Amino acid sequence: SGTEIPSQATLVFDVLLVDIHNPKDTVTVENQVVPESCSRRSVVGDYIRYHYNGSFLNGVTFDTSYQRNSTYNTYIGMGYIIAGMDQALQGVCIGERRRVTIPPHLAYGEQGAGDVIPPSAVLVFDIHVIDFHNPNDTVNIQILYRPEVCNDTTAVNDLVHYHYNCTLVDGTLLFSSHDYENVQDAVLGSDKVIDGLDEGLRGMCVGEKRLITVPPHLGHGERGATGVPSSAVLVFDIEMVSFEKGVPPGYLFVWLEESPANLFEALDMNKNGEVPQEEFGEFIKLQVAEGKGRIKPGLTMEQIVTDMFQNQDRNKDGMITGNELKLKVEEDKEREEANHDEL
Ligand SMILES: [Ca+2]
Ligand SMILES: [Ca+2]
Repeated sequence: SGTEIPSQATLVFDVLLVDIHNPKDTVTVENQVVPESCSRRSVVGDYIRYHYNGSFLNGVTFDTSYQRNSTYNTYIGMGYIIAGMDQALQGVCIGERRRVTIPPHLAYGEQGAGDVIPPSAVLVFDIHVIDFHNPNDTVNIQILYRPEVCNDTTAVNDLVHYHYNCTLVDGTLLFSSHDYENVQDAVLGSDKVIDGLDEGLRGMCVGEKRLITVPPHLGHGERGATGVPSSAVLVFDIEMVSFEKGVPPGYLFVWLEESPANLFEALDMNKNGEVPQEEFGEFIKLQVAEGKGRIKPGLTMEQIVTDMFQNQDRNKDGMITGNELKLKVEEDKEREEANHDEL
């Protein structure tokens, strides 16, 4: 019609197909690369960290997490992201790559989104799953090696010496004790290391090797830490080198057997009615040597004896008397009862 198109003209259209979808379309998955090892697939309620490249059907990228240099993190299947992506992220393995194509009714619909997504656009996401965990996850311990002979295992209060490599789930190395001359030390249960690692280091034999997987709520959490991305799952490759049995917080010495009925008489080895530091030190050393008592690990016997002696020599005259000791023993007893009340 009109003047521009003559009657009887044959029209030639040059068509560029930008986008096509059918209202019945669902999310399609292609180009899946699933790692050989996949012990678990994501489910609704998991928290996932992934990289993505988002493009239109014509191949033009509209958004990418790679440019931001940090993963996109979200709960799955809870409506925090577009419906199609919420579906696409279910049933994935850690390390998996997949391309998903999402029709507009499962994305931004007829409205689109701002200047970025045009109305009724089909979206294509190339996804790389970095890790996921569930808020209910506990520490996962995989024993890689356990010596046949193992008379004693690590427990709370023990001073442990271990080697470790700390990686992300994809194997990216974050920290390693092998970077330092000495092995790593920690007193278990003392908040020296993240909760998940503390738990994973318990019950170990000398020489034992473990892989300890720590979810972020038992690690560095949503905030991450220097060198640790927010909400990252961490994997610790541990070798227990040695450990020393510990004493409860606040103690320098504990009895492993019943303490002497009359402690002052036992301490006053030469029976002159007073106990100078030297005599006190001899007594403590003897208890440790005979396996009747244990001192706090990580300190020298010298430090322990000096500190204990000073705690007991109330008037600082260089001697412990029967009355001074009695006072100290009563205080310790009260403290112990207070501790029991807390439990
Ligand atoms: Ca004496
Ligand atoms: Ca005194």
